[in-house]
Amino acid sequence: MHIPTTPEDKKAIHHDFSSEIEMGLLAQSPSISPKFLYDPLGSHLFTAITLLPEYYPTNTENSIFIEYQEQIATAVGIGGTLIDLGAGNCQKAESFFDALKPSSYIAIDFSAEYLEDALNKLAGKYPHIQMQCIGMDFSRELLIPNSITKKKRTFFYPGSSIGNFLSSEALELLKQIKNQASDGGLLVGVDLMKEDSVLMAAYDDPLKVTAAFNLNILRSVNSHLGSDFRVEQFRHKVKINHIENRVELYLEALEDLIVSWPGNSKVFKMGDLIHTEYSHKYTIESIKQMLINAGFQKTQIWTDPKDYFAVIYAQ
Ligand code: AVJ
Repeated sequence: MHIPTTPEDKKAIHHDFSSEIEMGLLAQSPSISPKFLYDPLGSHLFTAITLLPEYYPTNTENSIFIEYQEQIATAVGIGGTLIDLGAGNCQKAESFFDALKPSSYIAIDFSAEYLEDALNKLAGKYPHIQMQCIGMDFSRELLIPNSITKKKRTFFYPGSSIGNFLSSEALELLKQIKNQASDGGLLVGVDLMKEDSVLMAAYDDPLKVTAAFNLNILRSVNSHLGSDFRVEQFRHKVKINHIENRVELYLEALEDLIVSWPGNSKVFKMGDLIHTEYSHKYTIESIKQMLINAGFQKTQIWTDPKDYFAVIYAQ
């Protein structure tokens, strides 16, 4: 039960992305949208990151989900439609199937290829749950098809993926979720601000898995844009911005170089940076306020003993 993409759709998407990437590269401060991190290899590398002991968000969120599974299930209610935003390998949603007993599961991800494989495996395991996958870039606009019932929709947005967005963008997405959740709600995982050493270890890990994940965006860009980025000419760089409360990922040019693609090119000097990702860190108060600003009236919050991470159900 997949929403088919025609060759025309694919071409349109492809074209759209190359102009978006080109604009980012040619800007005063060059950047590449983090969504291009999640090509098939990038999605696997991200899964590898979540297995690193230094990458606390996944472990901590899991421990909260396990510890408070019953309370969370009581808050959310059973038998509705679970809408997974950025489903990836669908593992987190699957761990809720027993407790939430959804009648249908809608998996949404930018990386539709990776998602389809994951969902096909899952559909075999849970034949009583209706499943559908949608390849969608909801960083632009979240539009749940009308064919999906409006009753008891639970949006599931774990992993602090919301941290990728600037607060204005995050607020916009939360408003769209609130509008489309009707009588349902949002179960969201949010990373909390903490000491630099913990953040640095998580985003610049000694096995260099995060470095590989970040550098792989250049190959992803090469395939979208037809550019000739060479991975070995860049290195992974992490900064912590205490004013904006976020971890910032960059690629730094290791030498003077020129990157070309059909119709244009860009010169990089040694030390020049390409911004690739923000990972915003919230406080309980700041995320609560944002949810209220988005129109949610009620929040229930669960955290771990170190207050590293928060799981919130908002209605
Ligand atoms: C998927 C956006 C939540 O910000 O922690 C992990 C992505 N980047 N390591 C994060 C990421 C580098 C991750 N999110």
